[in-house]
Amino acid sequence: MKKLALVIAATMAVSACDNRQSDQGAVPQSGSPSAAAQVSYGADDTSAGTVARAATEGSISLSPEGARAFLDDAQARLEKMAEEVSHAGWVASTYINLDSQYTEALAVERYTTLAVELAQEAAKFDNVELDPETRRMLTMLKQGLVLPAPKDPELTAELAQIGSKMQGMYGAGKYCTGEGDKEKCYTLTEMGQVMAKSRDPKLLKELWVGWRKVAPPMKPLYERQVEIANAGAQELGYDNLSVMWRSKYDMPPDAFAADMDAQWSKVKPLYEALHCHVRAKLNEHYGDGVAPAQGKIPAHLLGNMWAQEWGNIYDIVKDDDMQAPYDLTELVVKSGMSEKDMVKVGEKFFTSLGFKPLPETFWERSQFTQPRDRDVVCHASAWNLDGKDDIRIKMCINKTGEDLITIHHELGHNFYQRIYNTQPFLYKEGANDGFHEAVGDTVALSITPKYLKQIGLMDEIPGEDKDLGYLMQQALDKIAFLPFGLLVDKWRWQVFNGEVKPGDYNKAWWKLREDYQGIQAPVQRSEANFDPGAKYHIPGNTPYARYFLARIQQFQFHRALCDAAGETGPLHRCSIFKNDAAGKKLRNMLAMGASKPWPDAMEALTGQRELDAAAIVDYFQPLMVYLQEQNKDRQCGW
Ligand code: X8Z
Ligand code: ZN
Repeated sequence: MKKLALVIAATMAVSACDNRQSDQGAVPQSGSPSAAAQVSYGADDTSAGTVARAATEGSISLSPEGARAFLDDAQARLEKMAEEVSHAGWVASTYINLDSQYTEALAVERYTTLAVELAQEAAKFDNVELDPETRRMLTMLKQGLVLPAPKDPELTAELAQIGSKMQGMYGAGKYCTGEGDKEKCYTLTEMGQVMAKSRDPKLLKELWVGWRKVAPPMKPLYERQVEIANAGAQELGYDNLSVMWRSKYDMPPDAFAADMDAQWSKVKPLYEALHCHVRAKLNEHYGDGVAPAQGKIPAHLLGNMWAQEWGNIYDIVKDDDMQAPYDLTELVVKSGMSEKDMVKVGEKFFTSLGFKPLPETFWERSQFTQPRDRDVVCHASAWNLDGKDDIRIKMCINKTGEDLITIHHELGHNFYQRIYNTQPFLYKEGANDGFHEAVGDTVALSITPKYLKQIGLMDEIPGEDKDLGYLMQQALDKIAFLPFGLLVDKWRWQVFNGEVKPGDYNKAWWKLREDYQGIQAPVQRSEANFDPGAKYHIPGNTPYARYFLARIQQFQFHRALCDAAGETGPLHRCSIFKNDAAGKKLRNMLAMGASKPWPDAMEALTGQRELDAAAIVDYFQPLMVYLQEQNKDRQCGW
């Protein structure tokens, strides 16, 4: 999520990784915009430059000056309301209860009302000749909302309430087993830890099925959310919400979908090779009865609740002679550092690149660990609540290598938010949402053995003979993720455009999971299940294509920054820690926010104007050679 708090980010997402919609606060009791802020456009706007009805003293006209005045006013109003939504959203995420949800929904309702109204006003400038900058801002204003509502106050309120309710259901969700005194409940965080470590297929299956019980009650809410938001998108001139979501990438929406597919086709051979090898290793470990040697891999065996990243089963996948160069979890635990210390490690990386240290308020206001006394949304997110320096992360940190990486991911959002905080409101965003997701991951690619030695977590840098192990570990997270990153929004796009009806939600989900990932549910599924709802970003309404983009982009960024740092060795050994030249390049690009089309930002950092999967493919080339050799007598595919 992104923005003030992610909500604002997407023009109106408040936080990164959490698309709670902003609200609007500056609305007087009557519910109409304050006089000073009011803009209206008369019906007599037939001639160029026609002056609309005066809003207070000044009048706003359908002219270039009128557009700029309108934008100034719109941004001021949105920014103020976004701040209110952010605070309400923070409370709703860190104290899940009826009242926090009520307050948040009200804030979101107000923000959505304002944003929709302004988007419709912005459309009135469609036929006015404008400079590119003004046009860009108006377009962004029209595309800002992640979930637009139609201009009906009841529907706007209903949409906001559904959003808060589903987030709360997910955040408070638990799997309980046993009865009466014997009942024991597990949080998602606890289940995630077991899924990562346990090799007991029966237990893994139980948790896999158990967690998914959280979702069926969400299904009617989700259906209704889609219905209302689609109507909202249509009122804004889009065919449906799918088109609106895909319109935010400085290119036509269908071209964006086609580019995603094109990138996927470039990395697919790598995924297929990894899948083939992992399937064989799982078969060796569990045997035919649990993990068949052919076909799709049972989804509960991959070390992750959603089978989206597989790094936790490295011990099963590695060869005997392929020792990991290190176990990051072990290093974290051995060092004795606290959860907050882990965040300090992340901060230190960014400050070594010339970023300002995090403000004191970050340390006071962030949520680092899971509170014992209440339900919270544990899914990690990064927030900027005031559009300035009130940045925070919200996590339930465990002392694991995985969470150390996630901390870097979240801090990437925060440092991005902070460095573009002098941009106008509409530009306080990533160049596109993939950029926002890629920053922290890019930095985390520099968590190499050389770096870990520099910060005293490791004594010796392992020899090159350990590189394959390191690459395998990385691939189990980075490459395994790609089809999942692609399919989540493929599913949503089909749902939004009506290709997939509610009666087929789960079937369509599993078709994509099977086709793209080559995995299958460990037990029979039906439409009584709503498995997409068991993944945070569906009830949380966070677009997901961004993570696919980010996986591709972060390797482009890493390659460019390593070049800038003058590193000449293999990319997987490069770390930009403490490198001024790389830091400057990164900071300059991030400071642009969304002020320019994303290819400009990409060019500023990498010299390229397109997404280029060659960087990730090159990074893993030595592993690909190894996988091909391992797979040579195997029948791959599913
Ligand atoms: O949601 C996230 C971040 C917050 S933006 C923790 N990620 C995706 C996920 O967990 O599904 C990062 C990787 C993909
Ligand atoms: Zn993120």
